[in-house]
Amino acid sequence: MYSFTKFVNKNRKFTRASKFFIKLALCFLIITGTVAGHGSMTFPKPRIPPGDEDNGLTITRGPTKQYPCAGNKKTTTLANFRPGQLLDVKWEIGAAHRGSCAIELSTNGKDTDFKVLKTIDDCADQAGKNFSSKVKLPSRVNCNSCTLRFRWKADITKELYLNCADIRINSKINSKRSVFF
Ligand SMILES: [Cu+2]
Repeated sequence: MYSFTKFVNKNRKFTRASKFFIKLALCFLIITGTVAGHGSMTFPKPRIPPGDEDNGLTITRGPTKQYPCAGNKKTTTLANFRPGQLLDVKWEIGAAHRGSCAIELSTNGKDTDFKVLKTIDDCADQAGKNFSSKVKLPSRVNCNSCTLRFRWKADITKELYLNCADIRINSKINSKRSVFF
């Protein structure tokens, strides 16, 4: 499939628009028979646009061009964690577009100045529902409104996927509750 795209790129008679539609068609071919949409973080639970939960998370699992959080504003639905906590970030892949993922944290309550906590190479080589990676939260951060972001840059389709979760990091939080929140 990759070599086909290269072949297309070499043939100048294809316009930009037709290249785009070929990529789109590849996307649909890849996701046929799997879940709708192409992938998203599943824990912590990301911001979901109104109505999208009942619509199979089509938007949440879809590609975006909108930084910082795919057009989703901050919410007050907060998952609670402790400073320095080892967190099991989970994601699912509907279409294995390959590429790498980054788990990032913004601590200023404004969805800006994201710092990479962990890079996960080859996070989307296979489709599946239960991928996870241990990510350590910074030990000196306390915040009532941090944003944990899952950023996937898909190699094959050159798409960008952004999921933001609103989280609180506080040393007074009971560990049992925070894990199963
Ligand atoms: Cu896709």
